[in-house]
Amino acid sequence: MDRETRAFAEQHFRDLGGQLYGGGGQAPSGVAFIKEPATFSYADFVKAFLLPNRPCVFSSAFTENWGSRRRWVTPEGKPDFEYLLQKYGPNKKGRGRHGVLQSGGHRERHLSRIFVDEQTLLEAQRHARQRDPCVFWDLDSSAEDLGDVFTLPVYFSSDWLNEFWDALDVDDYRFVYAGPPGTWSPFHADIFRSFSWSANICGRKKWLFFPPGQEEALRDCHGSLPYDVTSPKLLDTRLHPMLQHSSPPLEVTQEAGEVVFVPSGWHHQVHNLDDTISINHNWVNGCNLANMWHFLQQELRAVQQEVHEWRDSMPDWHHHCQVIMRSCSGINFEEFYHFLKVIAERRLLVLGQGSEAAQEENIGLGLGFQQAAFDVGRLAEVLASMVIHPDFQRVDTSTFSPGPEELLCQLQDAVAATTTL
Ligand SMILES: O=C(O)CCC(=O)C(=O)O
Ligand SMILES: [Fe+2]
Repeated sequence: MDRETRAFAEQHFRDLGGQLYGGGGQAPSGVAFIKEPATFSYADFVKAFLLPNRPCVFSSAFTENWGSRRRWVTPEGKPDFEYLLQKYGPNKKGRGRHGVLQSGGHRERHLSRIFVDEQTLLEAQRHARQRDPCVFWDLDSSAEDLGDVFTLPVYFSSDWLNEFWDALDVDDYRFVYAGPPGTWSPFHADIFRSFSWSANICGRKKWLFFPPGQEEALRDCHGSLPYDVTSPKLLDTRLHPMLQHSSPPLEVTQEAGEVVFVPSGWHHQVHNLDDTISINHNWVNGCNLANMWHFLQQELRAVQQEVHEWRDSMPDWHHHCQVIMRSCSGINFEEFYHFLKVIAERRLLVLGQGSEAAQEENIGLGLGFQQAAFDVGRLAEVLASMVIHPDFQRVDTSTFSPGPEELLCQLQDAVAATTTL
């Protein structure tokens, strides 16, 4: 990130004045297509798509040199099952998960199954007939050299989730989805309100996009969101009383080799039009961090409502809510703090090295000094909100090092020392 882009991004968040990023605003009339890697910079992406939180599609020129596009695909453009079976079949995988995607973004795990073979295809076809979505497996960064599979486009390189998981050497959010025509992923917004990018290694997908908030008009009379936005049931206004307020989705057909950027909090539904394999990443960074924090607060509130009746009789009720939240959402307030801490310490390290050194040595540490300076600003804002949250104040932070208040001071000092104004 250069100085000018950082100033632009910081102004964007000042203008929001604490409002949630990427929420309202006029819905775009279409999804932009980026043709030429040579003329589209990281700064262009930040200004035109990341900050406005708008979807876009990158042409196949952006993935031209990826190993997966050569090795996973036959000359006819179909999945090369022989290669995939040999590479990812039984006993070839590390600790990765795989399974069949279920409704609501939940993943059922079938650890003993062979997925990348004929049986996979049959399995997926069976699910297609049931109008269920496609199969997936994890790209396991410990088990293979991901550089042989894809080259991370610079636009998506401020990726705190995968940076965090890599630092801890645990699970990550890198998936491969595979499915024949007719398989699909149901209507959802991504985990933690993360961004995602999705690259078609072969095949095509149809995407239906709804800007944040528009999903409200699709709720049924019980308040539930639809599983399938193409279902004729949605036309029943007794079942979906707010439907007249809904707008049609933005529709995109993603061709082989193209990459879709899914903004934070946008609901979407995705259909495979051919035998399709895609690589998908979920990612969070300074731009959508506050959305993730907002989402976690909502999740905790939902848990608290669910178990409200035991509040007075259970001595550790608040702690139990955090435990339940962790098992439902994959993360609780303590772990979210840990996530912030890991990223914050890495950014403070970059800033501590000073501008010149960090510019030269930014490999593996994000996008350099200006990016680190922007990141600490976003971290400080979210942590400041966390430390005054009553439920975070109930978390035992006595063993955290540094503690939340101390880390907040460090971040605020760094913000003051690097301010552009
Ligand atoms: O490709 C799919 O089936 C799902 C992709 C998706 O939901 C995403 O990348 O966020
Ligand atoms: Fe998604």
